[in-house]
Amino acid sequence: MKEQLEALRAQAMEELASLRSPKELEDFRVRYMGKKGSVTGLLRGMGALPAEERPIMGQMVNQLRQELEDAVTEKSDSLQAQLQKEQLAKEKLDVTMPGKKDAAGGLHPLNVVLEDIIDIFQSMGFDIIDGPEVETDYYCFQALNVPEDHPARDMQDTFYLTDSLLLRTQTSAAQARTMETTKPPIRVICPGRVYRADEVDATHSPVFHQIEGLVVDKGVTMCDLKGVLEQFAHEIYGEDTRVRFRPSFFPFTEPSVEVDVSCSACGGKGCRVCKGAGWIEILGAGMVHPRVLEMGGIDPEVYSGFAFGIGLDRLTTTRYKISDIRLLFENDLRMLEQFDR
Ligand code: 2NL
Repeated sequence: MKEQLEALRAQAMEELASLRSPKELEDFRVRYMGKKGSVTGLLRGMGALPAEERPIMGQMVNQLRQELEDAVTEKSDSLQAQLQKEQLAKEKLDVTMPGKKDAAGGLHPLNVVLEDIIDIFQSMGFDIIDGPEVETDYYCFQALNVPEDHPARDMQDTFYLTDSLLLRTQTSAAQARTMETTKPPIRVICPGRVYRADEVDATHSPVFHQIEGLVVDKGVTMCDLKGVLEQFAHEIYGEDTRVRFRPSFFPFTEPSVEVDVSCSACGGKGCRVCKGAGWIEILGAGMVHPRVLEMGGIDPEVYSGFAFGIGLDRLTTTRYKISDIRLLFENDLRMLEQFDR
């Protein structure tokens, strides 16, 4: 029986060493020390021993039982410690690690300036409209009083798609449509892409951007034109900027003007930016030609209006001192990221 006990101890210790989880350990405890366990079995078997051997054997079994209990407690502690270590390793969080950068995009500089311009005109009561970039010869030229022999209508200057379809050369095409469908008062601006068959260089691109405006109502005068455009120039360039109106010519307006602002780089003294002039041209405008109103279905005896065209690309390159218009179209992130907002 003593050998049996030694064999049991050896087996138990070996098994105990290989246990990997609290569940396995609990199974082990029941198997050896439970009511029907092996150690308990040994105690029961003692009835068969001679009376004088019982106390000594009883002591040995109890000692084994105590040893196993201690070993189980120790194993339980070490299993718990091991589990906690694994858990902590899994949940480890390095709070000193740099966070993930938010890769948010920014506005293209053209859109930064466009949004400023839209804000200004919206606050003066203008609606924003748009129209097709593929236009008919009628809306792009005829409805705007551009004569058959005007250079803009030449194949050299305009991208024709068919005899009568073309890429619009100005956004006024959309405004000509508005006149047909809207009873005055009309107060709209029309921003968008326009196309001309120009050679590409630092100041020319075959696709560029315009914001045109149109106001038609009873009693609209040159005074309204000057007030609105002066207000626009002051909001874009600052209150101290001087604004001047020079006579000019466009087929769709009569009289026509070009608007200059005092050079923001030199304050009007003359510098490289304004090529010594002290003034920078920012837009063309005029009183809508009576024939243009008429073709839009508006009676020029009752209504009058003014219109203007702003070149967005030049406004953007001068504001940000961008030396070459092509930089606006190459979408080089090193350039664009400088205008994020
Ligand atoms: C320029 C000149 C201009 C207009 C555009 C216009 C539109 C209608 C009727 C009459 Cl529907 N005129 N637009 C008028 C004058 C000048 O643009 O140099 N733009 C960059």
